[in-house]
Amino acid sequence: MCISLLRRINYSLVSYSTFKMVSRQSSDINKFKDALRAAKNIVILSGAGISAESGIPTFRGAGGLWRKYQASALATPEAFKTSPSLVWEFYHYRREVAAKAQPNAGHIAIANYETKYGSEKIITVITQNVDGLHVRAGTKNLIELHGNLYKTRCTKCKEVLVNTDSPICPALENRGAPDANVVGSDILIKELPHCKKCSGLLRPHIVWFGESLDPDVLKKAGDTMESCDVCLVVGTSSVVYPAALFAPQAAARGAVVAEFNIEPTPATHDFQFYFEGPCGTTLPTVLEV
Ligand code: BV8
Ligand code: ZN
Repeated sequence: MCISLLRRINYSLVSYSTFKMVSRQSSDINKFKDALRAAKNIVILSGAGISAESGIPTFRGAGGLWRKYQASALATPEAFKTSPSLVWEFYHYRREVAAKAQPNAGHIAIANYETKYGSEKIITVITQNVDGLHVRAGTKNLIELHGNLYKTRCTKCKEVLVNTDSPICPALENRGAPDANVVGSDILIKELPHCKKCSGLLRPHIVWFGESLDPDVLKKAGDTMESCDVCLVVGTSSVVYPAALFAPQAAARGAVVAEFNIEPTPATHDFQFYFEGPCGTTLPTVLEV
């Protein structure tokens, strides 16, 4: 593993908030558009930042807290084991927020670009997000690395189903308020969503911290990254693995990588291009069709 990737992994183990990136000028947009025009295989790798302008809090931004918890403290198998009700209230809240959100100009620019050029180029979106906004914007060729808020998995028989019920069960009606004064959850486990087939407790079909990604999804994403000649890295802090390795590895093998973010990240200096600004503005400019 090359030094810069090791440096990044080392960075990731240091808390994100203590990391201050040096600044970097935005790149020459016409030069990048030339590279995009010449590309045959393009990947857009997205993170929570692409949904920020749709009103969905990012993990590490100001909105990354729910009640007194960091989102990443609830997105773990341990949290679910300790209090499935609290974790279900958290995910119920996020299902409701995402359902009310609309895809923004960034999501739409990517979907329109795929519609216009998808017959002459391979265009793939690999998202870390679980909010479903890329699909709602019209993206077809999508890999959801970490699952989806609107899929459940039975903890007993492992059946995975799409579920868009709002609320997913009566006990969660009007629950999940992000109010920091609310402590714990008094919802009884028997009132949480259960499998219709085997009556096992359902969980969100989402990859939690400390859980491995689905091997088939990981392989498909890895193969896609291996074969792309241009990669756009959009709205991600590049601190969560293995997704954080994808773009630096592509850049290390000579792919053209462009980062779209409101501020530099630990990976910025690995990339040929950097476009600073909200991606709801920068993406349409670069992908204008
Ligand atoms: C695994 C679903 C095997 C949950 C998520 C190697 C080294 C160190 C640690 C590890 C390692 N390998 C594994 C680990 C452990 C861990 C990890 O990486 N920890 C980090 C914190 C150090 N990884 C795992 O556990 C993964 N599993 O590797 O299995 C294994 C297991 C254990 C130990 C070893 C190996 C599983 C990780 C998946 C976790 N699930 N999501 C849910 O959503 O509820 S991750 C979640 O956070 C997101 O999905 C995303 O992937 C990740 C990071 O979030 P971002 O999307 O980047 O969002 P963030 O808020 O951080 O940043 C937003 C960015 O947008 C910012 O840069 C901001 O500036 C920018 N922005 C904001 N607004 C805008 C904008 N940009 C443009 N426009 C705007 N308007
Ligand atoms: Zn079941």
